[in-house]
Amino acid sequence: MQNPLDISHEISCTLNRNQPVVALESSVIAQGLSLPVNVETALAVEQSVRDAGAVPATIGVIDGKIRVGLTEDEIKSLADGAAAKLAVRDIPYALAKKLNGGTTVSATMRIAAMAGISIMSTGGIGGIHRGACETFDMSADLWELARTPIVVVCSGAKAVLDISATSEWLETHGVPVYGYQTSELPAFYSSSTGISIPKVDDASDLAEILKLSGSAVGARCATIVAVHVPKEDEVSIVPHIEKAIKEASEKGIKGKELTPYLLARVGEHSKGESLKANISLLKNNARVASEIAHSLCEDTERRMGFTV
Ligand code: PSU
Ligand code: MN
Repeated sequence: MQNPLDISHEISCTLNRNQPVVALESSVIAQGLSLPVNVETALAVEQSVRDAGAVPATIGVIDGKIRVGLTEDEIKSLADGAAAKLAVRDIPYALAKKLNGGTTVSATMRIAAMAGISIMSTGGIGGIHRGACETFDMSADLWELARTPIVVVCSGAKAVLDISATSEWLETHGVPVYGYQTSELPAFYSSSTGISIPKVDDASDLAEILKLSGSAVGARCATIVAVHVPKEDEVSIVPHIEKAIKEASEKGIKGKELTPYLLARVGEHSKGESLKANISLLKNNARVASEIAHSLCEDTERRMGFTV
């Protein structure tokens, strides 16, 4: 069978030389942010990875092809609001119908692992939505985190979610969550949730733990590394989140539309404050992921991912 992944030349060469590559999601371009901020942010996040000495691999589906390492034009082609939102289950349909689509965390993890990339960076993972006892709205990101061995750097679960339930789900399914220079799970736009997590001091500390998770317990799931938003950009927007959730429920918005709707409404209600925090944490997480990617490359014994 033909390799389903179209990996850029730069990324293949970098992987072959065991040099650091950081995978990046593209649903944040296609659904999470809007023009022109989505394109500017995607390029700035790639630059953060390069500034930290790693190669960015933004992943997406273009004309029915899975691309690992989107070009600037391809990033732009996902940015006009027309591209599909692709979780893992949506990819075969998008390929068959030759669609353009932004990959969520779940799809990005799966594709990155297939390409042999050990780490990805995002803003926030999906999780258990508030009221999930009745709606059953739980992100497909969670199940992917429980079965795909890759490091996911994020600022926790998005604040619009039920963070405590999300954290419980991850514990139940054995997905480790470490705090990068923090012992508290961050809440996306802010650093405090009151939920304690084990703290790692730096990238090499984490690399050592990852090596042991393979050798000592044979872990086959993802590892979450939670990084809080830079202090100067932290915002507290609880009332805006509650208002957005109420609006979504009144309008009957659900399924894959819910997360983008909530993020957009929180942005409008907070008059851009949440957007500033979102952009800042995306860039910062990409920088931290690059540092970790360096440490993982130094540790040649530990190689994550699986091959096709
Ligand atoms: N973080 C952001 N903006 C986003 C997302 C995360 O700052 O748009 C996306 C991610 O791609 C994540 C997805 O995987 O939202 C989760 O959507 P859902 O809750 O429908 O699974
Ligand atoms: Mn959902």
